[in-house]
Amino acid sequence: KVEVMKDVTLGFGEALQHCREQSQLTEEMMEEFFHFWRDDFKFEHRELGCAIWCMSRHFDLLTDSHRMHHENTDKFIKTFPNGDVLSKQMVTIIHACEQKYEEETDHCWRILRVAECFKKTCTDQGIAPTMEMLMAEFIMESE
Ligand code: BOM
Repeated sequence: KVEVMKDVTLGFGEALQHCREQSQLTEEMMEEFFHFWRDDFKFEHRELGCAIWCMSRHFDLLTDSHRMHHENTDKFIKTFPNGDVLSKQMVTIIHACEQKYEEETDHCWRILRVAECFKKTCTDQGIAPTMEMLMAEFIMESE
């Protein structure tokens, strides 16, 4: 599962460059998307929430009310090798995190909180990829 999560993260992260300008996320705030999984990564910039909003829209993963589109998200995860072993669990986690921050009316802040909750839950459930895995793959892909 951690292998699949590594692939999904890097796949989703490909939309980062596309979303940088409109979300005002500077390289100083987040250099590469996979830094998301670093132990010391801080969820403090609203711009990151805006960027994840943009990235999710890029892959058509949101509904008209800016919540996760369950079916599209399930399909997106299943486009990665062995994605089916993780899709249901990921959709369940994101949905539970959305419920938790339902009262936040600013979409960028809400999505940032959902992302933080997603990371924490993944770590607790043992499906968070390690930085070693992510960096090895990222470097391999860029060579
Ligand atoms: O209610 C808004 C839903 C936004 C979803 C936020 C999820 C945050 C995920 C950030 C990390 C993602 C890695 C892969 C995601 C694939 C969906």
